[in-house]
Amino acid sequence: MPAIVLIGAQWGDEGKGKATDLLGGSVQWVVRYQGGNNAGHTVVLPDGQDFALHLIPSGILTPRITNVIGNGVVIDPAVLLEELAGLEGRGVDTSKLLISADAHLIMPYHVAIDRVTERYLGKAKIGTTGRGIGPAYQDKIARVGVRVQDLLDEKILRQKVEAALEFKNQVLVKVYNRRALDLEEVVNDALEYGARFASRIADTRLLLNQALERDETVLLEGSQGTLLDVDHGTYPFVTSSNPTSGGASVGSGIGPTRIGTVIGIVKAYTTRVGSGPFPTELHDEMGERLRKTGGEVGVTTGRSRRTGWFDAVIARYAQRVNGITDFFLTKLDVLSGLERVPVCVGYEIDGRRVDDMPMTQTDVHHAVPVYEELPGWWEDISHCRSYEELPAAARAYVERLEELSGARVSAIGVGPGREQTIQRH
Ligand code: 2SA
Ligand code: GDP
Ligand code: MG
Repeated sequence: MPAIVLIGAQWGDEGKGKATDLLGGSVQWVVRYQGGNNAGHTVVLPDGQDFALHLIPSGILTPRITNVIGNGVVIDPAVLLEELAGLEGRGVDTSKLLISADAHLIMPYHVAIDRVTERYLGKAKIGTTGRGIGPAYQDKIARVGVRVQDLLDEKILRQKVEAALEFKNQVLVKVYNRRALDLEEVVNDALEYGARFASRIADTRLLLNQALERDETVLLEGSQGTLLDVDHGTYPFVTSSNPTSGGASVGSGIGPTRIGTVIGIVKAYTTRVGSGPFPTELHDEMGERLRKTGGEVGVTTGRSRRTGWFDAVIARYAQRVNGITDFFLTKLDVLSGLERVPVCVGYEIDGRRVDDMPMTQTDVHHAVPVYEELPGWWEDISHCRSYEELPAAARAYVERLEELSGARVSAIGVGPGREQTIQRH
């Protein structure tokens, strides 16, 4: 059975947690392949309990599934233990969580540098989650990162942290006027954390490939979204990893030929949290209405999300760069009660009409949406369970989005609950 990749097609928070949970019934493995505890994936169980997952794959709520934090993820060990304790405290079985020995660690200096850098940038800030994600990936690429496996070798760990602190403390103290971090404290904390999850550390790329050879199904759960990808997103207003489907291969050790399906999770409108361009953003009462009705608040930071209309330029772009085979359209219920629903079909940039994502960021910043207005519907659709039950105007909306986006819409979300889903194909 080939692997399935599930990715966010916009700027994150499309409903990836719910979609992963939904697919949980038919997969044996769920893997996080990038990002860290910047993510906030919500899962609402049939009994109404809701869970916010940050670092642990959303498959953890399905007891049969083996969950993997892959090599491409950056792990804050204190957060990992806290999240595990939180889940266990609510009766969730976490015994089937494995952690790649090659994943990098978010160290306390990464968190400190992330926060002071943002403050230093002032108006030019990225609007990060302040979880140390960027600085941890920076060290990974600079080849001075600390990996999970280093927690198993005190001598190596100490050497690496000592070398890192020599430089980081200079930055913290001299550039940002902050307190220096103590080597012994950092090393001892890391060792203590490591000892608590040592039994979970594994060669996950080997295990995942063996599982695929046994015909088991592996679901690769992306976090953030296509436009937050460091290569394909609205750089520099992006995260420091590759949420796109290519990142799933790199961040798990599963070769691209093993991936058969790429599911793009796409919201029926658009949201973004943090700074950066957002062509269809609404700054008026309608934006406020979408935020309120959609409950658009960051799951990790509690920040209000920026809101706007559906942008088909983005959906087409996401389809292309991820090779999306199927879209899962979420939050269609949020659009009930509108007279007309505008959909952005292209941009006007300095007098030119464009249908595809512009080549330069300058053009993205100058993009003015060209809207097509579709008829709205009044009915509450949150109880609909089949496509035919949807009002004709809602169906026409889905079909137009499908036409504009370049891949079929296979499932539709009409509420946060697992059962509030319409399967189409
Ligand atoms: P970072 O912390 O370095 O990854 O921030 C860089 C940018 O990436 C954005 N980002 C996100 N965008 C949407 N959702 C995310 N997860 C949380 C959620 C966000 C929250 O589920 O709501 O609670 O604020 C997420 N994580 C990172 C971030 O806003 C920056 O624009
Ligand atoms: P993720 O980061 O992509 O997993 O998404 P988040 O969990 O950050 O945000 C999605 C929010 O929308 C969560 O509160 C979900 O419970 C909720 N949600 C998911 N799908 C639907 C849907 O179809 N309709 C409604 N109303 N809410 C949904
Ligand atoms: Mg989220």
